[in-house]
Amino acid sequence: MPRVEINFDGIIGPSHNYAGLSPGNLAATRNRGTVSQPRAAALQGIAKMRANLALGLPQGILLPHARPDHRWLDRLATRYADAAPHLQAQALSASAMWAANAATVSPAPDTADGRCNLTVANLVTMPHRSHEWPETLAQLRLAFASDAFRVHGPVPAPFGDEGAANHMRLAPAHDAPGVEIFVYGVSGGPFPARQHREASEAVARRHGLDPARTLFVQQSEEAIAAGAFHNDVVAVANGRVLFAHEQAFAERSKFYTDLRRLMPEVEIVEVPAAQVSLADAISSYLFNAQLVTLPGGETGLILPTEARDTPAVWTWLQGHVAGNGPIRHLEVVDVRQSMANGGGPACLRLRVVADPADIDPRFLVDAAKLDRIAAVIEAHWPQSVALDDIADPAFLARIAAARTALLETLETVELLDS
Ligand code: SUG
Repeated sequence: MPRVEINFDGIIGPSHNYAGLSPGNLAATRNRGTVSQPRAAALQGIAKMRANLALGLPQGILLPHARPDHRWLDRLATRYADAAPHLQAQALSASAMWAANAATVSPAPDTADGRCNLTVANLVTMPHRSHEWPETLAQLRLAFASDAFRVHGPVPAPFGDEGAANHMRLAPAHDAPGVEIFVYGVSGGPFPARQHREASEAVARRHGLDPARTLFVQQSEEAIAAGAFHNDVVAVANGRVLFAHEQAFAERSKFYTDLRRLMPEVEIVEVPAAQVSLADAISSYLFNAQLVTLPGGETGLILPTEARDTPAVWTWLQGHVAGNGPIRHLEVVDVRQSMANGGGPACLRLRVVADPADIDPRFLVDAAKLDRIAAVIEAHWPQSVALDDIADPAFLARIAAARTALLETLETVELLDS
């Protein structure tokens, strides 16, 4: 079978909660301390995957991590019961659900070794995410064990790497050589720039990318300061289409000139600030959409409901579709539970271009497997979690049992101790 793009969605874990752990992520900060609904959250994620399958798109999964992360706490010389509340919340976070931050992926046509190269993201900037990578790496090594892939460990600290959320690829077809674009931050006003240029350059070198077809582009300071803590909050690319907000990049004219030189057929769809403000773009997650090539060849955009509910955004989208723009189909999905932590449809997925036959089938799903996963979620995921619950031993036992039930159902029990 030819190589195709597969979206691997992170299944939303049973410890999903709102602890306000990410400064610069306005939704997560605003919702700190509100009661979360892990079961509804995970079922929303499953419904999004069902919608993708119904569009004819192949779908994969990544699995929730063991939480709390006792190994991380061991390295901090404490135990969960004794740890300070902020360390408890950091150890418990279900943040691995945002698979766009799992790794950076360079498809085989772009790499020197002719394999699909993946580098697990170190996520060092946020403490609660800095301990994700060992388990993510274990999953990537299992899912992508064949010779068609090369899976790399993390870039060393202190260079922050947040994976595919700060990486875009444009190519005439998924299986053709492309142009890879790494977006880094230098400063973000009051907020941290999470993706460092040094890390992006290291990933590009490891993946053996052709320097002549690789761009390093600075994210604008105003975008980070307005709440775009990752580039994928203000820009997304697929095929020949770059879809971005006018204020996404520090030097947009230079970037667009470079891109047009490398790929004359590129279609740049820029949304002007005069029509959609940065604030509306960020609160609606217009750009944190999945820009996909549908089986018939048309470009589709899988958007969160918040985009439909934001008048300026919906007006712009309707105008684009009614006109002659490259985006022809809009699909709206409800991922509100994840959105309340700053994670939209595109955050929840990692794109990999591969022949499905080269992937461990346990990480690929069809509708019947999604039904089995949904049944486990219905039976085991807590209905709600308040911040007070996170010290409760009964809650901890419940989320551990929930994850075990899922791994047993998916026959991935070797990950239980990863
Ligand atoms: O890293 N939120 C995540 C959201 C990640 C979104 N991913 C992409 N844009 N690709 C983050 O800020 C909040 C967790 C909390 O506060 O409980 C959180 O980690």
